[in-house]
Order: sequence, then structure tokens, then C-alpha cells
Amino acid sequence: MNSEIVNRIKIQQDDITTLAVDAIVNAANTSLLGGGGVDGAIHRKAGPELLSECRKIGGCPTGEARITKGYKLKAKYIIHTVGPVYRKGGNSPELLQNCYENSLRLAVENNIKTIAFPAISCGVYGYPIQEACEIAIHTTIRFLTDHPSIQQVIFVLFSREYLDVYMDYFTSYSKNG
Ligand code: AR6
Repeated sequence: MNSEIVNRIKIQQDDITTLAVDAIVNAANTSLLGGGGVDGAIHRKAGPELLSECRKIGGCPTGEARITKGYKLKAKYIIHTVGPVYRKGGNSPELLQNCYENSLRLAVENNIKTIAFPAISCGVYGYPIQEACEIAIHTTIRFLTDHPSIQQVIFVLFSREYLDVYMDYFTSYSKNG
């Protein structure tokens, strides 16, 4: 793979709510009114004004994305996307791919240059990490190839185990893809 693209992708173990990037992505639900996991952590850190802005948006269908301000976070924006609840043999792969594409599209439209993604759908929504990782990386690389304005995409994993899955796949993809 093109080394210019490789350099625009970073993978790290971290708490996404601490990052000073233009936008962090939230793994939300269709209500956009908060929940557990990364969604809960983002709402707690950003403060109650985030919930007020989310109420005005009025929800978001699975696979789509909406943008709000970052409020008390270091990130300027939050892009809220709704991952699929994993169902084997269903349309979960397409929906998860839409989450990455629509989030990145919103980033371009809002002049966002640096964006961090959690492992969307890989917690409560039960998506197997290996399959989700392949969709996340493949979709992002394809998007970055066509959209030079995005300088950095960071994949943020909470656990060492998930970090290793992403690192291994990205390394083999970089060599062979
Ligand atoms: N930073 C980075 N990653 C995190 C953080 C964090 N602070 N906290 C959790 N993760 P989940 P989903 C990881 O369940 O599967 C919510 O209730 C976590 O370890 O947050 O898309 C929403 O409201 C996992 O690998 O999101 C929805 O109802 C990944 O983030 C539902 O959960 C995603 O786990 C969405 O479920």
C-alpha cells in the first residue's frame, strides 16, 4: 500500500475522550440521547450541553452520522454514528461500512483534518472484533485515497487485545494490500 496513506493512519490504545483531535466519533444509538460504553463516557466528559444539542437533532438511523460540538472535550467536534447490532448473515457489514464512510464524509464537509474512531459496534452491539476491524481499516483506506484533506485517522482501542487485532491486520494490509 501507498506509504502516504499508511502515514495518515494511527492505531493506539487509549481513552478516546482524552484526545485533542478535530473530531472524535461516538458509537451512539438511534436516539442520540446517550447510553453506556464509549457513548456514556463521551456524554459525561462533554457535559450536559451535549445532550441538549443531541435532543434537537432528533435521532439518527443506523449507519448514518450526525455532528455536534465537543463542548468540554478537547476535541472540537463529536461525530455520532450508529453502528449495527451484529447479526450473522444479515446486512451488518454494509451498515458498519456506512458508519465509517458517513463519518468521514461529515468530517470532510466540516473541514476536519484529524479524527479518532472507537471500535464501533464492538461492545454492547456484539460485532466480532476481527471482522469489524477489517471493515474499519479497509473502508478508511479507500476513503483516504480519494480525500486528501483528511490528514490523520486514529483508531482508538480500549484493550490491548483489540489493539493487537488492529495492529496485526493493518501491518499485513500495508504489506500486501
Ligand atoms: N475510549 C475508547 N474506546 C472505548 C471507550 C473509551 N472511553 N469506552 C468504551 N470503549 P460500545 P457499541 C470501547 O459498547 O458496541 C452504548 O450504550 C469498547 O471497549 O461503547 O457500538 C450506546 O448508547 C468497545 O470496544 O459501543 C449504544 O446503545 C467499543 O468502544 C451501544 O452502547 C464500542 O463499545 C452501542 O454499542
